[in-house]
Amino acid sequence: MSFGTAVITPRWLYVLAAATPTEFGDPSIWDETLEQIDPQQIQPGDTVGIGIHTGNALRGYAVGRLMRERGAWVVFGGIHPSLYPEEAFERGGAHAVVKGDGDIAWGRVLADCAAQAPLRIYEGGRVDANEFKTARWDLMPDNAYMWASVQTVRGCAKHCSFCSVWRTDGQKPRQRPSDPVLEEIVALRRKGFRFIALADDNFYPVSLTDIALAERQNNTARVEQLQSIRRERFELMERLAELPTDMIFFTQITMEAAEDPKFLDAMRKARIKGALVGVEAVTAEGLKAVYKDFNCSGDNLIERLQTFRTHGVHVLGSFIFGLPTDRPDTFAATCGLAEKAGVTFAQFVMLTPFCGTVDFERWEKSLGPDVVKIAGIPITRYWLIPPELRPKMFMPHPTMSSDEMRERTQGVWDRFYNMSNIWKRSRCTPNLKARLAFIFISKLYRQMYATTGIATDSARKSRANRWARRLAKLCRRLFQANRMPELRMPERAAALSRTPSAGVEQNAFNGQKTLKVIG
Ligand code: B12
Ligand code: SF4
Repeated sequence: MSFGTAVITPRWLYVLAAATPTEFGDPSIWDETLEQIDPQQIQPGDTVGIGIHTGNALRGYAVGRLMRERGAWVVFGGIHPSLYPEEAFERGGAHAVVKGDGDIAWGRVLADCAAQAPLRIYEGGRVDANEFKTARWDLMPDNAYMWASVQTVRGCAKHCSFCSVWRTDGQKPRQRPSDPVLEEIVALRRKGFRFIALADDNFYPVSLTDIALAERQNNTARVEQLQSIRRERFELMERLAELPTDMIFFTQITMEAAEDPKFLDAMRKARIKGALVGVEAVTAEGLKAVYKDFNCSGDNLIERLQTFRTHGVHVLGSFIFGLPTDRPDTFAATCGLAEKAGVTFAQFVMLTPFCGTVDFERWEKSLGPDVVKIAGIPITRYWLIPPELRPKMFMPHPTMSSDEMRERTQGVWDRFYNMSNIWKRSRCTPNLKARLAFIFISKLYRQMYATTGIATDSARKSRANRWARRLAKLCRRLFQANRMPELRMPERAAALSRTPSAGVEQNAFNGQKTLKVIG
């Protein structure tokens, strides 16, 4: 669906543009959230790169077939083709698939297509952080996005059962040096972006507990490695703090960061004002079920979430419903906890077996060889089932029906985002204008989620879409800022010459024609 306006820039498009060798010229970029691709724009001999995740794979394949009919070289990449490359050939008209990162492989793909000899599979691998490409924000259309996205670290050391990140991006954090990160942010602020999402898997890649463990093991090399990652985090945050004071950042982080007040204070100074925290479940059994026992439950959980708040970092709590340990009273208890813990925003998602995850493998195995089919497609390939026939839930629950769980989840969304609750939460804003903006954003957030499978009927869904479209246009204006073409990079030396890093040390113990990319 195209909205004409999107919330966050799809980063990979601008990274791939940067990975395009200059001899091929600037690529044309389409983001189908803004506008559907016009096939007439594609000429025989063009190379078309299509990036998909599981949720939009079906549309991606349709676009691929169209492009192939137009005589283009069709190349797929992104998380889904990395996991299921054969599908892109069978259904998407692919000539080639890039598995893993595109930063280096893309240049090779283009050269091979120009020579009329693309390989079938390119192993993009996990590119070292020093080789991440600096996104080409100069190619971004004006007035299209509310927030820009810049990645500072990729990969996550944890191993949650519902998440594919640690398996695809790896468990070793690949942390970018601060210079290229700052370069991108400055380029974006010059263009009038003051809200930036740090598109990181986990902004707190090294916990104090990790360091303490390495120390206990007398593993000096490991301690030094972890300290160095940590020092670099602080250095980045110090430099972010030097940027214009109207800038606001948002990231994703584990709740472990609440153990580390210095880190949270540095986040506040850097104006990282909000973070998505994967709370997932509010009970110890629920956390165990998803291999996330490093999270807290009960009162400890409330305390951890409140610690973010008291250090000036707002929490977007992410909760999962449908865990085998959930019971009818889990829904109200979760909502109550979210309210008590003072999270500023919350999302309540249904447990979905995303491919590449432990949950998916377990689910697929549990169904055995005689898997139920819908429209001839096994349910274990649910993303290929036409959306109107696709079940909303896949993993049966031991005690509740899918309808019951969806209804109860809907009820939690309705309760958390009712006007009186939003009004109460909006007290965190400094003035009436900001308060109204907060209400607006809360409603937008809730409506956008209503389009991602929670809405039960199509009338409700299309109403929600119309609302989201209108609100999105208004919201974009709220996020825009004046351009700052003269803005300079915050100095590295200046940031390093001050002493917070010392504090950190202490704390540490403790021929081709045109090229198109479509998303
Ligand atoms: C930031 C982020 C978000 C942000 C911003 C999204 C945006 N507009 O950019 C928000 C919070 C909005 C979000 C939302 C969602 N997200 Co998200 N998100 C991420 C995250 C952390 C980083 C994405 C990113 O910007 N990476 C930086 C870019 C440069 O990397 P990249 O996209 O992987 O691209 C590289 C390669 O994949 C490759 N590549 C990609 N495309 C192509 C195309 C070609 C042709 C080639 C050659 C190469 C190539 O080259 C690129 C450069 O190396 C990823 C996790 C991750 N590590 O990928 C999850 C992730 C992509 N999200 C995920 C999910 C599930 C979602 C949601 C469905 C969550 C939900 N329940 O609502 C929604 C869907 C939103 C939507 N409609 O797209 C899953 C996808 C799983 C899957 N199998 O599809 C991931 C992998 C996280 C996870 N837990 O497993 N997300
Ligand atoms: S859910 Fe978060 S903490 Fe768990 S593996 Fe994925 S990125 Fe890491």
